[in-house]
Amino acid sequence: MAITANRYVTDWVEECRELLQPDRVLWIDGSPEQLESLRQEAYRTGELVALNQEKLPGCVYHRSALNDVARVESRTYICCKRQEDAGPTNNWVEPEEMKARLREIYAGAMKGRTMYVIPYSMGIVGSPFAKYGVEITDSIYVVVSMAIMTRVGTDVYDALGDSPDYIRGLHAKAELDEEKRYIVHFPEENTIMSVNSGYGGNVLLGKKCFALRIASCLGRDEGWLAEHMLILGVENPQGEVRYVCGAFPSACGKTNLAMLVPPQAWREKGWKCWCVGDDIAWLRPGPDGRLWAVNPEKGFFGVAPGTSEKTNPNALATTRKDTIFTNVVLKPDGTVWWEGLDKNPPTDALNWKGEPWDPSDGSKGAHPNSRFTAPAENCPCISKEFNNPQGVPISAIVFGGRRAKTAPLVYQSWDWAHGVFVGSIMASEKTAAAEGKVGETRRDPMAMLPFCGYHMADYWQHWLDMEEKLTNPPIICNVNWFRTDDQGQFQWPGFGENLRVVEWVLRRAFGEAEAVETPIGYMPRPEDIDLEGTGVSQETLQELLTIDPDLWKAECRDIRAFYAGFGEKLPEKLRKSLDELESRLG
Ligand code: GTP
Ligand code: SPV
Ligand code: MN
Repeated sequence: MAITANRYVTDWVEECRELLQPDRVLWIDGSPEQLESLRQEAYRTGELVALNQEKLPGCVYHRSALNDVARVESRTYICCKRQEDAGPTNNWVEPEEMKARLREIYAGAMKGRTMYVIPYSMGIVGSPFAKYGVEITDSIYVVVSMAIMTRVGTDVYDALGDSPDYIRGLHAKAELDEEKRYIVHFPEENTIMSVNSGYGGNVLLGKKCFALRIASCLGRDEGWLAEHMLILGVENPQGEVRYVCGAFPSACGKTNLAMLVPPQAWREKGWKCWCVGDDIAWLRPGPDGRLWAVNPEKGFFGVAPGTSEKTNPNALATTRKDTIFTNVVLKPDGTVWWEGLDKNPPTDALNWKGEPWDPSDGSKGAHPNSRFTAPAENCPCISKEFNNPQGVPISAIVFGGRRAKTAPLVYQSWDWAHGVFVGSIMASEKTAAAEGKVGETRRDPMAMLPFCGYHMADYWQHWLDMEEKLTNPPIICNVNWFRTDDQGQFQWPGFGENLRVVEWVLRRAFGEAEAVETPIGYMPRPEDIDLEGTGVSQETLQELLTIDPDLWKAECRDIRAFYAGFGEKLPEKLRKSLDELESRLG
């Protein structure tokens, strides 16, 4: 029985039911009882494995198919009517042609299965900045994950009323056939269609598909920004909290920075950090001319490997209850392990593929993109503003990526427009979070290359246009925690120590810190970054703050080639910024 009278929902569910032919339809109400009975059912079929309920209460284990462990950008499409609206960085097929292709794959794909209908909200239900979605899926893993990552419940239908204003998301696992895997967005129809995958970002449709790809289009039309950003509050010893957003590509440190623990000496002085969000920020100009950020999600879908008591104790603590672990090592006592958790790999465990695992054979136990799905409310450093529907005012935006040589530890843009340039030229070495060769450098503007739902050059223009709505805009900086020495070792200790850099950034935002002008932007003098207790020498810091003009000249040539792909649409201001950078480099 439908649990909403909204015809736009019930008609669409009926349409999908006829096409996919499930044995039954189950309307998700989000109640703990319903979710528990679904978990029990998934334990019986093996879709989920119960973990040790004493050591990890409420936690479950999940494996995805071997061919289905990351987002698939090559099979992700933006299907708007005109190809030029999708732009050169998105895959595109004419919408009706794509729907016909998908209809064939969906036909009968839920025979023998149950169709679940999930009402969810991105943002606080009933708040002015919330957006609603309904996801149809045949996966219990998706239902229980969505209940962690988003606000699932019948109050979404109450808030929606009889309005058509919600995002339709249709997911079917089908045969998990890679050749027929599609992640498709129809931004003009507020619709997402995903098929033949069971992996996080491809199937938890509230996340990248809705809150970034579709929402970036909504933001363009409504005058705001949907960004692949963490939101961090930094509290100084005087008790003042300043907020920073950070855009780094997938698996480049957002969750870690969002949950950072200040260095011990700083903690003793009274510094505290608060996590508002670790992956997605919706940014709007406020009536006060500042930029305000909300995190539309309710949980974290974080990278497991490398998460430890030392690197990210807050993330680890967050996963100790009510968490789903995907593709990690399963120990015989019903607990989990991954590379980097500690130095004691279990010898009697199953690897992410479900095979007996011998750590001494050199193979990895957990998949490099294995993940935890955990409620934000579990996080010891969750901000008290997490549920504030107005969000938090942003003083600084930091862009960043993995650059072994080119990018310095930190630099600040001259102004907003130059900051947009700095975001647009971001590049990073590829990680395991997406298919493709790990380590290759690619341009990833604003960390949005895989997530921008429209023409990237129009998106840059939209960023530039935000300036006039902001009388008090955040400053824009670039950071790089990943510079390496000639032996390939990271030169900067990273993690909690990154606060030393963020603190300079925030002082710059308030006109409290010195800087020097360099060809690429403002940079701190070595004495502006407190090194005490890091073990980093002044020389190393000096090196981290040095740029190699030859590398940057090569960088400019590469940016020029990249920009050329956007043709006429490239905003004039960005082209000018590039010309100016080149001439400053001499
Ligand atoms: P997505 O969830 O894919 O968007 O990733 P993310 O940007 O949240 O990345 P995350 O914080 O999960 O970090 C990914 C990897 O980078 C992990 O293996 C971390 O241990 C590592 N990492 C994070 N911060 C730092 C840092 O400051 N220095 C170094 N060297 N590694 C880091
Ligand atoms: C990312 O890849 O940026 C993630 C994981 O945060 S996923 O949700 O799969 O996109
Ligand atoms: Mn991400």
